[in-house]
Amino acid sequence: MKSIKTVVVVGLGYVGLPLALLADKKGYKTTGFDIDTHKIDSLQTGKSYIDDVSVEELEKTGTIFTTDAKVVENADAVIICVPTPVTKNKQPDLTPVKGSLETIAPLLKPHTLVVLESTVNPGVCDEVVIPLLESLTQMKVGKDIYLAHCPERINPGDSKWNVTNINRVIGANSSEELTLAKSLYDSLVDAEIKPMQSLKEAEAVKVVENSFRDINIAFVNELAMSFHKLGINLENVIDGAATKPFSFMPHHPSCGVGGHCIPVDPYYLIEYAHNYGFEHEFLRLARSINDYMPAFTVELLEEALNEIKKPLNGTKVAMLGLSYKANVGDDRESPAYRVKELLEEAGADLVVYDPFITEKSTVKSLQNALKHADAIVVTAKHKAFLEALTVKTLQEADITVLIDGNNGFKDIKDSFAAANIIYKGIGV
Ligand code: SAJ
Repeated sequence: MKSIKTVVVVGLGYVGLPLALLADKKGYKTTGFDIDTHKIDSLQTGKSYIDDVSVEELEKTGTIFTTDAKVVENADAVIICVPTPVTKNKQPDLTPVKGSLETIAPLLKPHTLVVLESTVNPGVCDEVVIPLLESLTQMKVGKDIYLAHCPERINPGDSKWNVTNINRVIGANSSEELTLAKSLYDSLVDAEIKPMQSLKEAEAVKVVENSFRDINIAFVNELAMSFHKLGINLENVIDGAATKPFSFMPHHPSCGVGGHCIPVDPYYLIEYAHNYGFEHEFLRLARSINDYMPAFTVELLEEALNEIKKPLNGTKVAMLGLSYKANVGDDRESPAYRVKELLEEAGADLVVYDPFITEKSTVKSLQNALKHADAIVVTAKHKAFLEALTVKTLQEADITVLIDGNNGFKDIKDSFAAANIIYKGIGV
């Protein structure tokens, strides 16, 4: 095993770009490779397209950014950070992973370490990555080239946890590969790098931790629909349960689960286990509960409008939020799009506004959205919305209904009622 001095990061998104900058900062000769020329042009001109990467960091870095894969020929380590989405019918889509391997494999020199950070189900390294690498390089993985899996754990928009300080797991199929890969990550990350017994175990950790989150969200979402009928404030109950100092982890109901991780990763495990004869009924049920929440949100709007004898059909509605998560401009798998679709199907006279995603908004300001609307559905808990949507603002805009898709206004729901504004939250 040789020492690692030169690192190439493949895929410069919210995972790969911070990692490349970190490797450079830690003294590695680092190149960031991406097939997207717009990304490389931005980076070469010092412009960041990742909220969590500042222009200052780009100015300071010595990382080279390129679309020329030949840089891999000089790499001691190649770290793959490409997306692992699902197709329309929720099948794992390994196209980006396979594509990046096909690009780099022919250029790999012997004894190079390849690390896959992309989230994949157990078995992908053994059954897809290794065969592909060996056929494209005519080298033996574990002998001539080395492979490890270190699943990414980036949490976009998180000011506390980032690539420098998040614990990681790392797996490989031989102790030599594991030692080499672990030494690389020990030098990069100031946190625990826990060695796993195999590639498969490391793959399983990531899908398990994200499925854990999806089922817990589904649990509170089912409670929200139940407690709505029972007239119990679920958020108060969750706050109560959270006083238990052990073995309770609060999650919160919402208009749905979005993002590139939580609603996607469980399908990688569901599909793989299915191919081996096991049906993850619980994971599937959790996915279907979470996927129902946009419809539940629209039902709340219909319920509110019924109270004032207004049909949803023809009512002026403003949907506020396209992003899947508060205070970020990322709309991948966002439940807001399903809410929008249902509102349009019901004949609502709809405008849409998200300050982080103005290019897909149908009005250019919150004020314009409120001016248009009689009812609003808040589908992203952006700080800007929490601050602007006061009782006074809504009264001045003649808004009579507020549907709170992430319970961001739950603490002032009574003041809305006092102002004759019908407020409905998710389980609140
Ligand atoms: N959500 C709920 N209720 C909750 C928490 C989240 O409805 O209690 C919804 C959010 O509104 C969003 C979706 O779930 O639509 C995902 O939210 P998220 O906070 O899990 O954010 P993500 O998708 O950025 O998840 C990332 C993940 N990180 C990685 O996969 C590396 C995930 O593992 C983290 O647990 C998560 O951040 C986190 O903890 O914030």
